[in-house]
Amino acid sequence: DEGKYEIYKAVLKGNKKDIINLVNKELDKKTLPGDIIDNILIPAINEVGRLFDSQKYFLPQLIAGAEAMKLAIDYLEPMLTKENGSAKNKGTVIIATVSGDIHDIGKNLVALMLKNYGYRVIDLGKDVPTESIIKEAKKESADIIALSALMTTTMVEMENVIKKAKEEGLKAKIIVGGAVITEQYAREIGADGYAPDAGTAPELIKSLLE
Ligand code: B1M
Repeated sequence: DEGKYEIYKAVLKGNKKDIINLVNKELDKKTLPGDIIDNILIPAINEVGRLFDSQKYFLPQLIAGAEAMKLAIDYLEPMLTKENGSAKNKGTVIIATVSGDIHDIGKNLVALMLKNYGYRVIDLGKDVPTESIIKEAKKESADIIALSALMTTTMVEMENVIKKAKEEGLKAKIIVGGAVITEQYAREIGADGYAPDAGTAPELIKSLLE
């Protein structure tokens, strides 16, 4: 489909100028905002990552692709909230990208999804020091701490958060996710759960809070 491919290409080319226009055209065709994210924007940024990985793309192209994607997601975000309506508070979630890691597109999607499902979400942002995560979780009596990491060099920080939380006797369940994380890694570091994507995070939390 030509319109969808145009959006895909806009992320690949880091075309910030046209992407909102193209997204609007797709919305006019009644494509759901969530489907634009899941079926076009995420596959596109994954392709950017693949090109970067194989050194066909370099940092400027990686940044431009991410910026174009972010523009589109920020634009679609208010529409996503409407799709699911508002629900009552089901629990408090502290979410953060761990220390040393500035990737936040995936974490933001998870936060958005959880808000839509009626969780009270406190988003601490990216590159968040372990101490801040623990401090906020205590202060807000968090039920869940959700951690994101996108790099093999930063995922180890998740283990530190889990250790610290245990030391401090926090009651919060800790869940992890991000491109480099696997179910097995989550188990190894003693996390309470792992979600492969934003779509499955609400279910995971629901099962942990039951
Ligand atoms: Co960078 N980056 N990046 N990057 N980047 C990766 C992660 C990389 C895999 C690219 C590659 O080489 N193929 C690679 C890491 C290699 C590794 O460690 N294995 C990498 C690198 C090396 C770097 C730099 C070091 C590059 C440099 O400077 N030389 C640098 C790091 C800086 C730092 O953090 N200190 C860097 C910088 C950047 C940008 C700033 C340009 C940009 C980020 C912009 C931003 O986030 N605001 C960027 C991007 C865009 C990527 C790729 C291409 C795409 C990431 C993304 O947003 N994906 C990425 C390649 C890739 O992952 N394929 C790459 C889309 C997003 C929706 O998916 O985040 O996986 P994701 O989230 C999913 C799930 O994982 C899950 O749900 C989400 C939605 O379904 N999920 C969770 C995520 N968090 C969750 C938390 C949960 C549950 C589920 O809670 C429990």
